[in-house]
Amino acid sequence: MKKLLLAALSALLLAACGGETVSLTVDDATYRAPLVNGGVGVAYFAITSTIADRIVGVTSPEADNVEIHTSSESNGMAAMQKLDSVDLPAGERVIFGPGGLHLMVFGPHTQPANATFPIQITLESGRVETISFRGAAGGR
Ligand SMILES: [Cu+2]
Repeated sequence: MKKLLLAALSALLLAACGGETVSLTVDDATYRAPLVNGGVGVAYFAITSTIADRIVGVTSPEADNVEIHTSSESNGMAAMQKLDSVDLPAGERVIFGPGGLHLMVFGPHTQPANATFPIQITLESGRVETISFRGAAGGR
């Protein structure tokens, strides 16, 4: 399928079959760089697909590895679990944010302050989108 580089944070593209209009909207895309060299970055965003789809891969040209994680708490201890995919129900805004789903960025290359951080997501439908995450000061 066709690759699309996103300049803006939302995209409109035509489905391969039937000329049906399918859109994917991404907002609040924020990247928090690690506080120390060798640390791990984290990326948050919200995504809405007009058709049922699923995120099946994440990668970045600016990092060694990116993983989808979910956070949970048991006995007062926060824990993270790696996920292979995340369902995107049709028309539902799926939020990656503190305390829940998030993208973990391992081995990020040094980024200038306030630079955008690109992460490419691959969807089960074959759509591939590069999201420009807004750089934010390292958080805890
Ligand atoms: Cu994590």
